[in-house]
Amino acid sequence: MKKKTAMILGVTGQDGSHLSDLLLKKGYLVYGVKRRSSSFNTQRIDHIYNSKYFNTKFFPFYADLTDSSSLLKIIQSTKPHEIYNLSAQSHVHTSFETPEYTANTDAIGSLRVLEAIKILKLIDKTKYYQASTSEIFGNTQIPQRETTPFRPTSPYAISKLYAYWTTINYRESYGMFAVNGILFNHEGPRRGETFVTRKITRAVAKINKEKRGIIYLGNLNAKRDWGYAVDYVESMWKMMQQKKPDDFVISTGESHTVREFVEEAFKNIGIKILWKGKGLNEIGINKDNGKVHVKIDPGYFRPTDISELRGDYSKAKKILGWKPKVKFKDLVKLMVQSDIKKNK
Ligand code: NAP
Ligand code: F7E
Repeated sequence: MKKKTAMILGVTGQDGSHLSDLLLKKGYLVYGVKRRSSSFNTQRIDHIYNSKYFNTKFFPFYADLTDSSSLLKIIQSTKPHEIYNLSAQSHVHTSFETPEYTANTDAIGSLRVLEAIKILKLIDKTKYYQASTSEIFGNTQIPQRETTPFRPTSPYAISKLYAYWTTINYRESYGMFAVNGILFNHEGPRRGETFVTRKITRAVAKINKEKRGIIYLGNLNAKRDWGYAVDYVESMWKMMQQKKPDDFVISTGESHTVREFVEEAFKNIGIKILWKGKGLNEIGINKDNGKVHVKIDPGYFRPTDISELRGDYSKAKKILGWKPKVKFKDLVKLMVQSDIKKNK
């Protein structure tokens, strides 16, 4: 049997780096695709660059989701068995500032990859994974499952919904093995610093060191279903090993508010947070000494936000044998501990 090969689009991101670790461990040859950046963007995969895998089992390539010819070129030269499309402008708030770019990358970018597979006559060889998102549900029924209606509420979510349906359309129209992982929020020490969990755990680590400091946040009442990224990339691989291509919700089944995440993160450094005031004037203080550690900055509010996301992963459990290993408290703990270590 020839070695399995996988292309990871978005290899420099949180999930791309964890998926690279997983596939290399499984013996794959990995083609890691990154885009041109004016500063270094490989921090999350530097451990692979500095390992025995570099240029033996892990091969870097340049391409951009907004550039069809670059995608055609790398897919033609590698003809991988599996393509994981994890690349995206993935920040929901930013998508309101750059809706056109977000659509170009997240919606049309996915189309470009699927079309490249078709044009290159690789439909019978190359399987396609689309990183879809719980954001496509919007404010709808709770919990959300594969059959829940979609009502996206941001340019990011709308773009991702286009990619979701395009993936299904290529499966149905051309018989392509193309699947959507409908991923709920997943986090970890490699999470981007501007997502709320990592923003909080980095700030808590700093406050632990300096004994003072304030985190400015937006909507404290939003509820999210936060899982661990390492668990989630395993579901990606499992989906690609099925006989029949299908779409799956990947979640923990629990939701917590941003406020609860703040409380739990501070608990890990021995601080109990008390909330005082209302609305824009709400603050979070240290119960023991009254120091203010959390304030509201309306700049972090979004034109529209989702009140609660909580996924029902029972289909994934039944068919893929997948379930989350790390839940809320352990996730917060491992992120705070990692940021404390990085801050030393
Ligand atoms: P991430 O950390 O933001 O990584 C995104 C990756 O896409 C990065 O490697 C980024 O490159 C790359 N990228 C962005 N624009 C690109 C372009 N025009 N051309 C080529 N590459 C581009 O995201 P993540 O958390 O790993 O998420 C992975 C995927 O899952 C994304 O598609 C995201 O939308 C989706 N998703 C994530 C979550 C979550 O909670 N993490 C939940 C649901 C779905 P740079 O490193 O150069 O920026
Ligand atoms: O926001 C609220 C914010 O930016 C979570 C992406 O991976 O998951 C992620 O999208 C919640 C929202 O993630 C701040 O309003 C309060 O309600 O961490 P976030 P997200 O928007 O849920 C989905 C599933 C994806 O697909 C995306 O790619 O937290 N919030 N205060 C804040 N959010 C941020 N970023 N910063 C704040 O200060």
